[in-house]
Amino acid sequence: STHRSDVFISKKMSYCLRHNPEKYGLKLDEYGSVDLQKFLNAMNKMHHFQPKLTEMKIREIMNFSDKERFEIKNGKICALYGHSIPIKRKQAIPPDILYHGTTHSFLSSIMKEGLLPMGRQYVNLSTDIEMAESVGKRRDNHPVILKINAKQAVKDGIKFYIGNNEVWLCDHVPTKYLTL
Ligand code: HQG
Repeated sequence: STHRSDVFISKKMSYCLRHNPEKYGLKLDEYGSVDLQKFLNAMNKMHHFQPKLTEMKIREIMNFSDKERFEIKNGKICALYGHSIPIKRKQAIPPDILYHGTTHSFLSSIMKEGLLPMGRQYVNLSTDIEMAESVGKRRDNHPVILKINAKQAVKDGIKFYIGNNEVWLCDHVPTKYLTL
C-alpha cells in the first residue's frame, strides 16, 4: 500500500497479531487467529481510527500491499508470519531452494550458528531473490543474499512451515545448508 495512513494501520495490525494481542485485550487461538469483529473493535478502541477501521478497509490494505501479511478466513484474521509469540503452523515441503536476505554485519555469526529466529518464533525465508533483497535492505543497502539448500534440509529431517506463497518459516537453518 502506498498511503501513509494505510502503512500505519498495517503496522498496528502486525504489532497486535504478531507480538502483543494482550495489549488490545485480545487472545489469539493456537493458530494465531482471532475473530475479525473482535479485532476491529479492539483496533478502533485503541487507535480511534478516523474513519473507523472496517473489514473492507483491511481487505483494501491487503489487496494493495507489497506483501501478503494477513489472512482473513472463516470470520477470523491472522498474521501469516513474523510472530514473536508462539503460533502453531502447518508443516510442508518447501521449494528446493530458498533465500534469506540479511546484513553483512550478521554474516560471521550466521556462518557459525546458522540462521536463528532471533526475536521471532521462526526464521523467515523467501522463495525469490527479489523478496530476500528487500528484506535485507531494511538493514543494509547492499544486503547479503544467502541461498538455502532446502531440498537437502528436508531430506535430513528439518521441518519447514508455510507462511504465505513467498515466505517460508523454519526453526533453525544449520550452516551446512547455507551458501553465499
Ligand atoms: C539475523 C519483515 C546473527 C537475520 C521483513 C535477520 C521480513 C542472525 C535478523 C520479516 C542469526 C532477524 C522478517 C545469527 C539470523 N546471528 N544474526 N545466527 N540468524 N540472524 O526482522 O528475516 O515488513 O526478525 O538474518 O521484510 O529480517 O514486517 O527477521 O537479519 O519479511 O512484514 O537476525 O519481517 O516483514 O531479523 O525479517 P528479523 P527478517 P514485514
